[in-house]
Order: sequence, then C-alpha cells, then structure tokens
Amino acid sequence: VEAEKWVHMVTAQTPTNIAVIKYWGKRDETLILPVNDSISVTLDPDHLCTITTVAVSPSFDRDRMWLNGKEISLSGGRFQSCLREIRSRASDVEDEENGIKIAKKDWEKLHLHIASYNNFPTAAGLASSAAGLACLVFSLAKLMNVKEDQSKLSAIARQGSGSACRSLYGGFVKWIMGKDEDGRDSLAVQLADEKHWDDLVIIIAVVSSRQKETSSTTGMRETVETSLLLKHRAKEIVPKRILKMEEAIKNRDFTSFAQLTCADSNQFHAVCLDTSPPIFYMNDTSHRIISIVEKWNRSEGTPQVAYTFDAGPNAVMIARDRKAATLLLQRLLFYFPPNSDTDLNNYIVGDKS
Ligand code: 2P0
Repeated sequence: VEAEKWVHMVTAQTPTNIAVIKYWGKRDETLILPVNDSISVTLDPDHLCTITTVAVSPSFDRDRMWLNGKEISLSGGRFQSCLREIRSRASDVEDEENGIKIAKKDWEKLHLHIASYNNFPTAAGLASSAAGLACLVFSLAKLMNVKEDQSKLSAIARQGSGSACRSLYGGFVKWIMGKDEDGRDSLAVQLADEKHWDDLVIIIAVVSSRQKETSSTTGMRETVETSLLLKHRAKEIVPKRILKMEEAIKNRDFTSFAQLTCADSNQFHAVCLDTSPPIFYMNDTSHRIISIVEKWNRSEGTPQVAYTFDAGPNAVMIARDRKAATLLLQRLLFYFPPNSDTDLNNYIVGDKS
C-alpha cells in the first residue's frame, strides 16, 4: 500500500445506561471523580446506542470529528484527556490483510477522523453522552491496540463523561467512586451480566424533546456548592442503598429493586430542589407518571414497575416482566391519549442489554 493512501479503521457500537442509584456531584471536576458510588442498567443496543467509526491515515492533517453527520469541535478538555490517555497506551498495529503496519511511536503524529451516530433522535433529549464517550474510548482503544481491560478503559471513559464509564459493560454495572486523588480507582465493574434477570422490560416515555435548561455538569456543580442534603445523601444514604441494591440485583428481588430505584430517583430530584437556585428537571407530566405508577404499584400489593428520571422530564420505567410492561403501556395510553393535549411524544420499548 502506498504510504500516503492507506486508512485503518474500527467501528464499535455502545449502548446507553440508566442509573438506578444516581451519580450527582463531583469531588474533582477535571478528573470527574464523583461524591458517591452509582449503579446502572445497560440498555439493549437496538434502541439507544452510539455507533462510532474511528479512522487513522497518514493523509489526515488534523483530528476531526462528525456527530450525526455534522462536524464538531475537538478542542474540549474532556475529549483531549480521553485521547491523551488512550494514545499513551497505544501499541504496534499490524493489519496483514491490508498490508498496514503502525508502530507504537507513530501514534504520536498520526491524526484521526471520527464519525459518530446515535441510533435515536438526538432531539429527543435523551442522555447520549454516556453511550457517546464510552463508544469513543472503546473504538479508539481497539484502533490503537490498547491492551487494557474494560475496567481500566472505563476509568478513561469517565474522564469524558462520568456516566460513560458505566456503558463499557452490559447488564448491571457499579461505578466505584474510588479513594485515590489521581482517579485510578474510580472505575466501573460489572455486577451481573446481560443474561442475569432478563425478565425486565424498559419503557421510556419521551415527555419532552426540548433541550434541558441546566446541563448536568453545571447542575452538579451548583448542587455541590449549595446543597446540605447532598452531603447527607452522599455520606449517609447512598452507601447503604448501594449494598441493598447489589443484594436486590443478585437475588432478582423486584420489590426491593423498585423501592430503591424510585426512592433514589426522588432523592436525586429533591437534591436538585435543595440547590440554590433550585433546579427543576421533572415537569407536571413527569409528576403525573410518578403518581400513576405509585398508585398502580400500591393497588397490586407488590411493585410492578419502577420509575426513574435523569436530568430531564423523560420517564424511564422498568417493568418486572412482559405482562407488567403491557399493562403499563395500556395505562399510559389511557392517561396520555395520542394526539391529545396530554400526548407523550414517543415511547421506546426495549429490553435490558
Ligand atoms: C447518572 N446523571 O447517574 C446521573 C443521574 C443524570 C442524573 O450522570 O459532567 O452527563 O459528563 O460527568 O455523566 C448525567 O451526567 O455528567 C448523569 P458529566 P453526566 O446517570
């Protein structure tokens, strides 16, 4: 292959994840070190995921990236941190089929082209940074033949976006906050794999596709600076909840899982309200969904569905099985009839990964 003509590329697909014990608040903003552990469920990649192709060629004169077909700037510190960490771990690459050889030292001067797509409407206002940054780090690591395990890669993805570290694994994942100042031990571990507890069905109700008013990064900073409730939550509440959630997941105990998930979502939003000035991520429709699910769970005697809301009004609901998911959709369609004032924009129904 002529020296200037070759292109070497890798494509990867990474799903997003939904926290059931929330991450909210950093103790170090640059390294992205959280104030508490968190636990998430990775979604199945058919519904909400990012697909990224990374390419390297001696004919590229600078690093460039396109998100959903539109070129974006790569000057941000977080992207540069991820790239620096991956580059420093690059190895020799030998692609015999195409006659391409890249020596370890060449990675210093070679440039990259990156194309990333979300398989869901970006306008839906659903978290995409988790899948996006995880996919970027994973595909770059493959391209540069980085020989670190997933957990080490998760610590790199963490520096791109906190929640991204949890998307390096399927199934149920814990982000351990860690103790080190350099962040080396702040990484994700898998609690249970994709096949564990595959009765669960996840339904996302898109309440609003508007962009959120307060970004997670800004919101967290303001909460850390002003909320006393956050200090109590991080020190006294979350450590106990993490242990209970790990037990619930291990035993497939839906009652405990649902109680913890709903309580933790509500406390995260209470902490936002305890911030000065207060942050409102949920709206009236979100509150109505909570009431509907709470009432139904109570009338059944045991929880059928857990709900959780991130930094926006969209509801993520986790049903205990297909039957509960069907009944949930029937209820939602009854309370929010299509093409009415109370219409929800969209439903996304999928399995756990
Ligand atoms: C979570 N969220 O655990 C929590 C719950 C939103 C609410 O992680 O600043 O995009 O990039 O680390 O990861 C959203 O925050 O923030 C988030 P950065 P990120 O999923």
